Amino acid sequence: MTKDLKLYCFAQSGNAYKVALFLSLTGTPWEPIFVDFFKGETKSDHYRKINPMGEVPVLADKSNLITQSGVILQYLSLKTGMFKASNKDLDLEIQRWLLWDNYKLTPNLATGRFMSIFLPKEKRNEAVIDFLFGRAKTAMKVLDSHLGKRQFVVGDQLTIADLSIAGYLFFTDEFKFDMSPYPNVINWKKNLSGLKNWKHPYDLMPGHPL
Ligand SMILES: N[C@@H](CCC(=O)N[C@@H](CS)C(=O)NCC(=O)O)C(=O)O
Repeated sequence: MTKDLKLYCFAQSGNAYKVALFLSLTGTPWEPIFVDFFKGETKSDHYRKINPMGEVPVLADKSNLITQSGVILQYLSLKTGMFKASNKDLDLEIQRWLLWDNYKLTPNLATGRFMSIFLPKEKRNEAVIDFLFGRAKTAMKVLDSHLGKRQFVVGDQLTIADLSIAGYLFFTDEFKFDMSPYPNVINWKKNLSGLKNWKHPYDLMPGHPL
């Protein structure tokens, strides 16, 4: 049976994982559509018709195509009523953390990871990698301090802010990002991974070589 919700994604994409995790945790029926990022599919003419920004994830809700993980998460939380804020102030707080994640955490972790494990060795630039991980470490300190006083990023229950911020943190073992200075983040991650229907990105989305 085909499902109304389809997610353009690939296993190594933390941005797509943010959305796939929402769908899994909420038990929402969905189908992955594999995008071959490593063969350049996001740059192809056919994919630019799906997303002119040339990025994964894209959520297709029937013929409606939604892009940007933060927007997709908000769309899904409105559609399902799950993992959303319980009042307007908390909604603004969610927006605040989504914007923070999309500028301070995810781009630095994701690009640092890409440069350090996916780029061919001869193209890697150690100074740039150090710069990106340096910025990610500063962001991680902010997150760790925030989570020292609370169980979830916003309010007292799981919201899409947690899912967005967690996107790349389940890959940290593979790119050797030392998590030990962030014990509150480790604890929060452990709680997330204990949730019913939690799955690792490689078990949720297609395309991982292993
Ligand atoms: N801000 C975007 C970032 C999306 C993004 O960077 N996606 C990567 C994969 S994780 C991508 O598709 N990159 C394609 C490219 O740069 O050519 C979001 O949150 O959806």
